[in-house]
Amino acid sequence: MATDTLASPAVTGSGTTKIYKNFIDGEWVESSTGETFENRNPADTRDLVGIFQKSGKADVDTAIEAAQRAYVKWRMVPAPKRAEIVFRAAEMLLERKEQYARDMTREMGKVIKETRGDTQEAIDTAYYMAGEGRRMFGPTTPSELPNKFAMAVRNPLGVCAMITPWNFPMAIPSWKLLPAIVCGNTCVIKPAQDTPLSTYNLVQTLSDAGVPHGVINIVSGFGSKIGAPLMDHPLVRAISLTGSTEVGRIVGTAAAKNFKHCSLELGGKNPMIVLDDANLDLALDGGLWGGFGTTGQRCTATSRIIVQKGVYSEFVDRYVERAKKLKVGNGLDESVEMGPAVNEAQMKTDLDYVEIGKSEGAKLLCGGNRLDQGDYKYGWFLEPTVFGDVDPKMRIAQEEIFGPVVSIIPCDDLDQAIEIANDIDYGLSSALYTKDVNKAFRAMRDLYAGITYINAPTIGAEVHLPFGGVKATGNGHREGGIGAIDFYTEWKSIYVDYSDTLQRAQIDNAD
Ligand code: UN1
Repeated sequence: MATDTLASPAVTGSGTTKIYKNFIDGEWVESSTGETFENRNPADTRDLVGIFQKSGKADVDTAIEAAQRAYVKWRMVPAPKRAEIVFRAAEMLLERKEQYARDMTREMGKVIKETRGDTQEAIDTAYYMAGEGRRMFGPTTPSELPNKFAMAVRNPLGVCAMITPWNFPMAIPSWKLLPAIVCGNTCVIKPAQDTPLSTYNLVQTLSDAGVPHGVINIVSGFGSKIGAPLMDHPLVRAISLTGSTEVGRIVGTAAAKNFKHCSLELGGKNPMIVLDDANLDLALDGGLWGGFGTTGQRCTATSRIIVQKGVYSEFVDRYVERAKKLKVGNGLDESVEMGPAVNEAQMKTDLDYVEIGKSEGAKLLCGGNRLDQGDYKYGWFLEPTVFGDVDPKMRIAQEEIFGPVVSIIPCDDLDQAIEIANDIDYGLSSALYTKDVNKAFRAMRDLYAGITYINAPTIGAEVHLPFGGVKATGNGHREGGIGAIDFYTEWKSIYVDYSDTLQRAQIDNAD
């Protein structure tokens, strides 16, 4: 297949493979290494989505320097004006939504309904953050001294580095880029190597909407080569990562050494509790959507279902019957319910966990195999997999798999269910199905996680509430809504003394 070097990812030549360059200082530029990598469709690996730059340290340095130059001007643009550009981008994303969703399904594999949802999540974030441009509230407060004024304002940080995952390839970059720029920062983003195109689409739109040169820069490539240069550069003041707990530990340590702000969104092993009094039809719908939506590849995926004994066997039978019937295939087909694993390595991890579950003595109730016949043979497809009678201490019930593998765990009552739910390293999302309002409120208080749903599965957070988790899921920051504004600004307290005398706080007003 012929290849073509392009000035911009928007340009296409028929019969050619598109080559996407880095985006630095408003220009599309080749990487200093001269190396590239392929982005292939996980549903059909014969389909080459594009070729991207395999960047090195020099590219990272150039991008950070461009971002620093842009920062000097961008921080002086009034926040409402910065936000208007983001509002324009939201309108443009709406127009481009279908195309971007199709691109995303091609590079990532999740079904088209979900990639429309992912794109919509970026649009929602853009509208919300556009509004923040006219808020960015801080306190004004009385001074303890007469004729003195006190307030705190939010200031930007400077250059922010972002490392984003492949499972929400437009939504998650939007959670980071949009609040960052509305707050007056500039950015260098490294998109996941499996799904860079969706980040390009987002940044192309922001650029078309008027984001100035250098405010957002993309450097594509592999974490092993460009992760450290990005984190360690002295001009980078904040690092935001969504990824694995393992990578989070490395990034958090690197950031701590140089006192950089650092936001980590890491793993999850999210429990959904189903009590005897639950609406079982609803719980089944929720458990299937939460467990197998996005092929189980969400940090918020419902990977543990804890079911009270009175409804256990009915729930398990009906859940397995429906899991077996889920239509697996190429996500561009509107009738498909579950796409492939994102890549071969993820598929192998999923299959390894099936073996681990079997060897631990869990009951494999359905699935567990790769699908590789007929149309499946060019992709990384798996059967929806359900284990029953899982002991909460088994590895399949403790470790994040990130695939279509659900563990069902029996329990006696709500107290035991909460104990099982909380007895885990992670704490992102959680859910309870019940009709008893007292039990619902106890769970809302006692489930130790960043998110709790009542009568809904563990997935589906909305962009204007804090998103993040406890324990090994993160380091205390939140994305979404006001949490993002908190992360991308730092406070400056300002005192204006208009008394024309020296007034000493804590001393002159002491008696
Ligand atoms: C993730 O899996 O990393 O709440 C993000 C949800 C989505 C975001 C998931 N809105 O499931």
